[in-house]
Amino acid sequence: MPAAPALARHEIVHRSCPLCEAHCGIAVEVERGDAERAERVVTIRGDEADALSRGYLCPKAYGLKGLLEDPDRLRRPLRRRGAGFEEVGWEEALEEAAARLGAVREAYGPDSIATYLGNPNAHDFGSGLLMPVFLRALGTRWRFSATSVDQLPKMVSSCLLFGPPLAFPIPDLDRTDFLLVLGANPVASNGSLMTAPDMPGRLRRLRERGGRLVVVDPRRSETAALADRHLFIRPGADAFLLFALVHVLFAEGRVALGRLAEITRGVEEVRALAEPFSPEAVEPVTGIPAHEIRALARDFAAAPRAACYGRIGTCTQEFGTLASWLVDVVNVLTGNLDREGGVMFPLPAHAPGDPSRGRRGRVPYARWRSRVRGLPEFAGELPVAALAEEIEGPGDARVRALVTVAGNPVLSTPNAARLERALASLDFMVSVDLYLNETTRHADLILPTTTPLERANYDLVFHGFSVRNHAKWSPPAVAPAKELRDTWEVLVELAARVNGTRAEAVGELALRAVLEAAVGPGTTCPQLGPDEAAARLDGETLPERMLDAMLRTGPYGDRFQEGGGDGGLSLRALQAAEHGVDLGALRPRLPELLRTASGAVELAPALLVEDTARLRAALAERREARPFVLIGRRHLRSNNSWMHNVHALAKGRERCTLLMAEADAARLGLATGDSARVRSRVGELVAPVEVTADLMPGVVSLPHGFGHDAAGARLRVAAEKPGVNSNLLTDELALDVLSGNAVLNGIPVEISPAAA
Ligand SMILES: Nc1nc2c(c(=O)[nH]1)N[C@H]1C(S)=C(S)[C@@H](COP(=O)(O)OP(=O)(O)OC[C@H]3O[C@@H](n4cnc5c(=O)[nH]c(N)nc54)[C@H](O)[C@@H]3O)O[C@H]1N2
Ligand SMILES: Nc1nc2c(c(=O)[nH]1)N[C@H]1C(S)=C(S)[C@@H](COP(=O)(O)OP(=O)(O)OC[C@H]3O[C@@H](n4cnc5c(=O)[nH]c(N)nc54)[C@H](O)[C@@H]3O)O[C@H]1N2
Ligand code: SF4
Ligand SMILES: [Mo]
Repeated sequence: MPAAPALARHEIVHRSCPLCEAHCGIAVEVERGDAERAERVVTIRGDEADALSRGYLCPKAYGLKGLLEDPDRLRRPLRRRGAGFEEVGWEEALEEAAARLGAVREAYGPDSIATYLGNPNAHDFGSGLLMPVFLRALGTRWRFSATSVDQLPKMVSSCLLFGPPLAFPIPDLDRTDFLLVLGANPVASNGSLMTAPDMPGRLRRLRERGGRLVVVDPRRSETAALADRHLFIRPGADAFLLFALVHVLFAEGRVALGRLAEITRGVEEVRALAEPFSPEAVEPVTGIPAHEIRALARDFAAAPRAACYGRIGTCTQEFGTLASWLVDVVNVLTGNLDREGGVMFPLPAHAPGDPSRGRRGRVPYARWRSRVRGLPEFAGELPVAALAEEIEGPGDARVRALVTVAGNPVLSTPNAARLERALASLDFMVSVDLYLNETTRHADLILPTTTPLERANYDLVFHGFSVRNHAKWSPPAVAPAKELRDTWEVLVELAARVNGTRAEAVGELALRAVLEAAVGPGTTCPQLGPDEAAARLDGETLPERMLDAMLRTGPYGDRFQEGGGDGGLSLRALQAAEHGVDLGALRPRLPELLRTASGAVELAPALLVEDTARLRAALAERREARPFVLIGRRHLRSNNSWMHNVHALAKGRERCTLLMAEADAARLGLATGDSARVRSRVGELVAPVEVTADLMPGVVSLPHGFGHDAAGARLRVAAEKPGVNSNLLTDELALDVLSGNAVLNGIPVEISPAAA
């Protein structure tokens, strides 16, 4: 009898999807390869047993397979040659990158090199753990990232109120009775600074248990459609509305801090600051009737447990830091901060195990400033809205070389046309990226990396923003394409070569630094020295060993005890728990977490109090409603500026449309499918109109992350439906002054019909 052909070996790899902050558990079915067959991903499903996501999945997860298989994604380094690029070997590419960065640094000093770090770094633990090593090796303070087109205002506000810049109060979504959402659309975005897979299900369950959902948004978003109440607000007016809520809470005697009273300072100052912002005073600016504002304040205060939550719409606007602060003020004044069902601070497994560690009273603000506009540094970074001018000069002290890592600033940051001109003028640019795209086409060298399914991960950032404490290990699902490295490996190689050392030596120092902070006197492992701890670490790679050290000495760690010390966590324990480990509901963390100089919650810090003058001035101005203001939006099947080259996600109807209210469209003689010309101070573009009943009159909406028709990019699928780059319209001079964050919502624009 002839032997039966060998059956392909199928395996299921359980891990998480790192594309958005929900980090859902996925089950990746892999057909292992053999002599005749290459290894391949068969399909991707939701992991029903995942401790947090319970099988939930959005369509983007399946796109991970498309990304892995995308013929356009880069598998070998590219070097600029004439008008195009040529493939080069790794050794040559790394040597050249290091040599040219070194030469610029030698000639003009370390601050002549700028770095730009994009969003995917936050979803890659190797990059997160080794990025500091790379930045230190370059020695530059001219660091930029997507932070300053995103959550920077929340970081500034959290730092001033609580101490740690990343201490974000997270809605205790599964236990709250009242969720007030401003400037977020979690049904499309799947939640941000609120890791909670299955937002639609969780919001439905909130209402099923008798809770209420109120959404404040210039657009009746997918989330607003699920809400008990939706209030249209003029873009950029959230700080006025929130101050009016505070005003009503004081005026009607509804302030009740509860347990927080003893650890909070500045309440009376806030009362005085809120005085001018009565509901009647803010009605013309917000567009929300005064009686609605009063009712909202009363309902929020009356709810047994309530959470006020603001996201990208409240950050990327003119009063971003004030709005971010006032969200927390409302929570504090109603006793909802750090209480079950209110907003709470997660405690992730990799956090330092000893709660008393960390310096007090440190506000890393304006220790240096950008050269041209004098914009303040925060937490070691400058606002990316200043990147183009810092490259252009004037003067000899300017940025001459740029390193981008997993970032696409040409589609993500304001005044894209100016930035593109500046990029073209650089002496040298190197990009660590998956694609030859709108940004990396300006690079001299592109160093490609693995895609998520080819590498391990642990959710170093978003476990810290989770609605339940949770830890999960994600093993690679497939082996990386030949010669491809993880981003951290490229960073360590570059760090070593720039300074003429070996990658192993750089790695050893990085691990040593983690161990010195994690063990020894004053830590959870006082009896252990770094060398002893190093000898006991598990993990095949450098970031795995670094993580093992953090987990084992962290709040749930095994403390390096033999046999796992009462089920304590370690890398090995996480690896054995393939569906993740549920570490329980969020628990109160105040005052233990506070790192302010006073040790209290600072409700009225000086920087914020000063900035309220700007808000009072704007209230007095009573600016007449501008003809049109532009806001953005997100779509479930799209992910910022990338994943548009994956056919499974990009297919379907045109998504990059200009939404317009019916009355506005009628007035301009525009109908769905017509073309409109949109013009701002900095640029103009033509986009297809989509008329809707869901938008506030006077407001138009265009998603960001499109404009995939750049010459020389290699994005064949995305180029079929390129859309337009909305950041050709956003203005690099429009900032939330305090933080330097870009204003991406509420851009004044003029609109006119355009020939199709
Ligand atoms: N107008 C407007 N602009 C916005 C926003 C908005 O709402 N409106 N939102 C802002 C926000 S919140 C953000 S976070 C930013 C995002 O801004 P960016 O982070 O600059 O851009 P992304 O679109 O996330 O692009 C990610 C880049 O990383 C690459 N990449 C993806 N995965 C990997 C990987 O694993 N390794 C490596 N090496 N590279 C990888 C992709 O090819 C792409 O080039 O955009 C901001 N810009
Ligand atoms: N599918 C998908 N998911 C994503 C992303 C993606 O691109 N696609 N990006 C990820 C990233 S990087 C981030 S940061 C998060 C962002 O997550 P979210 O903050 O939920 O982002 P958006 O969906 O853009 O929702 C912002 C909402 O703010 C509204 N808005 C605009 N201006 C104002 C204003 O002035 N005031 C108020 N009150 N509302 C305003 C907009 O109409 C919009 O409905 O999403 C993440 N998840
Ligand atoms: S919501 Fe979608 S993109 Fe986000 S983690 Fe889950 S599956 Fe991935
Ligand atoms: Mo973001």
